Amino acid sequence: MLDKVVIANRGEIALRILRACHALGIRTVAVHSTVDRNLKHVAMADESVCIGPAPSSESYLNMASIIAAAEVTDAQAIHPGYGFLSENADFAERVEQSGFVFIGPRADTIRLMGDKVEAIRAMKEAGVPCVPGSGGPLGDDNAANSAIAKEIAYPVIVKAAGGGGGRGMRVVHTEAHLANAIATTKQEAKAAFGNDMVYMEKFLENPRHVEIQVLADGQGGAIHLGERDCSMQRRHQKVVEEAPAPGITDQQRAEIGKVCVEACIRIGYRGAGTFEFLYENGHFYFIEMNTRIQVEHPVTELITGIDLVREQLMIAAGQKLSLKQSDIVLRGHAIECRINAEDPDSFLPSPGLIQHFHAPGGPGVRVDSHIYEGYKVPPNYDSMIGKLIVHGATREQAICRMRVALSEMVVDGIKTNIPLQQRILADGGFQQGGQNIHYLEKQLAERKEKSLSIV
Ligand code: MV4
Repeated sequence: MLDKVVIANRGEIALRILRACHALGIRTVAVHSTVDRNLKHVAMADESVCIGPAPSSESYLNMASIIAAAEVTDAQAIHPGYGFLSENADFAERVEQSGFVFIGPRADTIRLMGDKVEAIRAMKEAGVPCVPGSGGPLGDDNAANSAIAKEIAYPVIVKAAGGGGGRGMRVVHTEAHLANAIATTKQEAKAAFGNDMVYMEKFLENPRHVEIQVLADGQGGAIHLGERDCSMQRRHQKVVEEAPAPGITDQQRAEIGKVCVEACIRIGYRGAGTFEFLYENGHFYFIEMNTRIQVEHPVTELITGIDLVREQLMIAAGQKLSLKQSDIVLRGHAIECRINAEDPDSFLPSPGLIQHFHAPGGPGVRVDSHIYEGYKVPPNYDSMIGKLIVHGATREQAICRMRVALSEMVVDGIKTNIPLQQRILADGGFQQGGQNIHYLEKQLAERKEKSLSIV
């Protein structure tokens, strides 16, 4: 087993990684920015190193500082968490070249999945169902591009190869707008990602976001842990996630899961990973692969009973997967609400001092949060201050438990999105389940409309 791990992240995921390490008897090194000295996991870690000032560009994104922290503490491995450097192939490469274990896939796998055109090509080759599309980068020939769009049939979506997660895309409804949309997306992609390569897909109008969790040891062992539905989102930020996805049958799950597992084996995938699909009219369409542990991983943990971060650490230590596919049994239903320090109506960030905090509890209730009374939420980072996750025998029971848990939770001193989460859990459409990716934004727009009307 590893003996000492650097946790190259902050907040709730840093605490989650620390707990998984300590449960395995692995010592921990917290690296933190100057404003993050008072983070909960920094106090709990065996050692801590300040790696720079508040701006993440000078701390949590500072590769040299993080690797230096591993050197001075004589650590063996670096866990990147999510965000920051977690999907940076150059970082993974530098970590390994410096003699440390990167807790994640090989650098070349991260690089492959970072290029969306290459990722889709590789997955298509491995038998993963993809959205009908250009099957490669678009060239400069307008007539050729128009022919591709005509073949796919409008509406189409132009996406940047270097994008992902909703950055650098443009929907095109008619041929008249195509050339311009491609040119503009290219320009934006060049500025944002330093890569002007774009590709085209059929635009699916009302899909759900359903993703498959996988674990692979890079030694021929791979399993899937079912799916999560992440369709409740606003501006590409997930708000509520759940597992399993409403309406997905055991047969559908087994089929798409097997395809993902086979793709993992084919590309020699190592670590935890997520295949992102759009799901529409009973069909799965691959869009991207995430090579990190994700924010919403706990819903999968609650229905499978598997500790995903522990599995990441075991794989990084070179162990073969001890789990077989037949060991994975889905039990009940889990829901996660992201708790953000933000105004529940305007969505503006609300950093500041937490004056009171009461965590909810009871059967099937899990709180993954680093906050405590007296903790000051800094304005420099993502506004997520924790996650409330519940498990129940059925989706209905999980919803009940979440409603009670949200009502118990007290975070005073700052604004949070708890009232928004309460409205979502009380919403008829949410309770019905299986809503598409546009549902939440439509509900929010409708509510805003009503609040503006005089009558
Ligand atoms: C799409 C799409 C419709 N058709 N691709 C947005 C995030 C990025 N991961 C891919 N995204 C989309 N790709 C095709 N061919 C709609 C979206 C999309 C979306 C996807 C998942 C979750 C929320 C979304 C919100 C808006 C658009």
